[in-house]
This record gives sequence, structure tokens and C-alpha cells, in this order.
Amino acid sequence: MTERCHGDTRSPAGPRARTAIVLAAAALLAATGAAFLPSTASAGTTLGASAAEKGRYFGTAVAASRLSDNAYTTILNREFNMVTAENEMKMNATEPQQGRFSYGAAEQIVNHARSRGMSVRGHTLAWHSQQPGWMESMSGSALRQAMLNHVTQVATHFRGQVVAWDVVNEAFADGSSGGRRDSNLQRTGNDWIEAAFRAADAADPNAKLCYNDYNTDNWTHAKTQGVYNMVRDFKARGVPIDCVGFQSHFNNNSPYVSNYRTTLSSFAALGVDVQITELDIQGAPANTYRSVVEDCMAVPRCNGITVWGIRDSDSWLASQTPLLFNSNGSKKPAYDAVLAALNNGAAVPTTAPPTSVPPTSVPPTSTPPTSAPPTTAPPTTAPPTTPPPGGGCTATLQDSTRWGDRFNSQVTVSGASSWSVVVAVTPPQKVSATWNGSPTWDSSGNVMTMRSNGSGNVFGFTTMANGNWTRPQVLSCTAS
Ligand code: 9MR
Repeated sequence: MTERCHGDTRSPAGPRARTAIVLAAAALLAATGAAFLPSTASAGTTLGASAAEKGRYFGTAVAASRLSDNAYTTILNREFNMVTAENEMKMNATEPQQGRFSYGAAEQIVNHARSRGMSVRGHTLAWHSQQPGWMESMSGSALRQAMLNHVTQVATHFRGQVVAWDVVNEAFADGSSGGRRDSNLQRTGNDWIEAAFRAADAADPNAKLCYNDYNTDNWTHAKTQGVYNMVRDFKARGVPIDCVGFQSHFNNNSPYVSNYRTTLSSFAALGVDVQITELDIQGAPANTYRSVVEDCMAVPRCNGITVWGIRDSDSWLASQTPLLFNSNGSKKPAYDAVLAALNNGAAVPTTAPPTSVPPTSVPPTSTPPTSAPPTTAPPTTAPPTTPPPGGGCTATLQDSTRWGDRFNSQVTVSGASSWSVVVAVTPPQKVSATWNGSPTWDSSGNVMTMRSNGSGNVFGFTTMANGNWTRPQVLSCTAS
């Protein structure tokens, strides 16, 4: 395996040394009694903003066919900072005929998201379901080769645009066996999963590579333990895995259980990020949604939550009304519970900027919020900066939370309620998330114009440092 770039976990010292650093930092924290640094940002008013202020993301599944629905995109653009294609990146969508790839619908979603500062989770490179017909009828080494080629081609195509991939989806059996699900892919040999991860790693060394499954939420279930043992084995043998996705489709047959937090933290302790990837809950009880979010916020490596659709009418289980928005687009009680839990939750641990960053040959791009080893470094204390007067308003930039690979900034506008503020970051920095404004970028991607969108006079954004910790500059503020 080649040394992967795992965002802030990247280290020339190698994985074992990295673990030692993390443990040493944790021991230091324990010894000093220091808690994680509190978020310095104010409580957010949207799911994405509130999550970003805590160093995490809040995403949703998106269907390309709904992007022409204004009510849908209004909520999408306002609330979320991560997007998963609900069906458009699956094997049958991206390789409908062998060797002929089709990315149109997937690209619609990627472009919609990225042009608005949202990141993209890729779903999914290899799965027993939703295979194209030609693949369903294959077996043996021909199938293995076709699967690996698919992984390579698709991950290469979206290199730099997809921050995390569900490399393999749903490969474990339900029930008490704790073993693999039978499928044409499984019959190519038990090592098919790690082969897929290695192919994805080679194709996109910067994307986070996840294993994703359902009914893996209850810590006592055999399936959960089966996946856990595989991830432990992968980490022990250096198979390039970065994260585990918990679909978390909760319903009366597969209910939320209070040991969910144990599940998340146990996997995280293996040295992977954990993400809630397809959350929906039958009937959308506010208390259960709150518990799920609180569980994630309690686990520093739980770096994001994705709900599987926006409005109840968008859900694959519409009759269960399992989502955060009514079919008419209004917020449900579960929405308020989720927002409150995000705002009350702990920020992921912060860390001081690295003194040296290994060079990278990959073009800089947005990456998802990641957990970093905790340290006691204080937040930056540089005074706020204000641009030259003019334009009918004033915009003041303040430093906010800082992580090992990225930092948040907050801009306060005074003198106008409707405004546009131009902010520049220094290459190779990239803005990876924004909140409380509508951003557009110039062609370089380094100059962002943020317009007021009715969310008040304070907006924020996350900058991926990519080795450069220069503070972003406010170039102008114009009343409109
Ligand atoms: O929501 C998806 C639905 O539109 C598709 O018809 C279905 C086909 O299998 O897949 C749904 O999404 C699934 C996801 O890709 C994997 N985990 C289970 C999801 C719900 O079935």
C-alpha cells in the first residue's frame, strides 16, 4: 500500500507513529483535565451551518430529477453542506454498458453542490445491488476485473470532486451469522472488498474511503460485530480504509437503541472516522432524532450526518414520513431537535496548524470536516480585520475554530441589511463550506462573493488550509 493522504491524519511518520501521537495527545488532555476547546462560533440557524461550526457536516441524499423543483432546491441550498447522490453514482447509472461510462446525472448533482460550496459523498462504487445487467450475469475473474475497473474508472473520474466514497456497500449478511452476504461479488473471493479499497485508493488517494452498511447500529448485533472485525483486520493489515458509514434507517423492526453511541465510539477507536450516512426514522420522532445527533456529537470522530432525503415526499419510505421536512417543505419538530442538538454539541477537537505539510501532487479541493488529534492549542487570537471603508457597509472578519487541516472564519456586516462581501483566500487554500449567505466564486476559485440571503448579518466559511494558514482577506463590502 502506498502512504495515503488522509487529510489531517496525513503524516510522513506513518500510521503507527500517528497512533502514538494521537494517544500521547489524548494522555496530555487527560492529565491536564482540559476538555475539547469550545466552539467560538455562535449557534447556527441551519443544519449545515450548525454542523460546520462544530467541525462536522450535515448532508442529504439528492435526486438529480428533483433539482428543477424550486421548493426542493431552496431547502437544499439553505440547509445542507454535504450531498450524496441517491442513485446517480451507482454502478447501473455510471456504467450502463460495459466499458461505457455515463456521468450526466451524477455530474448535475456534483456541479449543483460544489458551485454552492457543498461537498459530495460518493455512493457507491461496489454493491451487490443496482448492478447493470451485464454485470449481474458475470462471475469469477471476469467479474472481479470488471468490478475493479469500475472502481478505478469512476473514482478517477470524480477525483478531487468527491470527498468520501462508499467504496463498498452492504456486503454483510443480516441475521446471526456475522458473515458476508452471498453475492456474485462475494463469490469472486473473500478479498473482493479489500481489492476494491486498494483500487479506490490508487485512483483517488485524497478521498476518504468508507465501508457503508445498514443494521449495523446495534452494538450487540452479529452483523455489527462482523463489520467491526473486518475494519479491525483492515486497519491491522494496512488496507486503506478511512471511515465507516452507518446508514441508520430506523423503523419499528430496526429501532434506534441506546448502545448506538457505543457502536460509533467503538468503531472510531479503531482509527476510522464514522459517519451517519442515510438517516431516516419512521414517524420522525423528535426525541429519537435528538438522540442520534447527540450520539454523533459525543464521538469526536463522528464527523458528519446525512439524512436520506429532504422532504417526506422525497423519501424512499414516504409513507413512513421519516424525514425532517414535511412534504410541503415546512420544518418538523424533529428538525428543531436536530438543530438544537447540533448547536449544543461539542466541536470536534482542534489542533494547532502543522509546522510542515508534506507536498501533494493532487490539485487542492474541498475535503470533508475530519476529526483531528486533540491538542491543547488555543484558538487563534489575531484581531479582527476590517476592509477599507466604502460601498455602504463594513465587513469585519474574525478567526473562529481551527483544526489540523482547516479553519473557520466569521464575517460580521454592519451598515446594511442587504449586502455582498468579497473575500479572498490564498492559494492553495480552498473554501470547503459556507453558511448564512449565498456564495459565488471567480474562475480561480480563490475569490468568493458572499451575498446576504436573509440569514442575518453574520456569515461564516471553512477554509481548507492545504498547508497555508494565511488569514482570508475581506476585499470589499457593498450594500445592495
Ligand atoms: O433511496 C434509494 C431508492 O431511490 C432506490 O430505489 C433504492 C434502490 O436500491 O436505493 C435507495 O437507496 C438505498 C441506498 O442506495 C443504500 N442503502 C439503502 C437505501 C434505501 O433503500
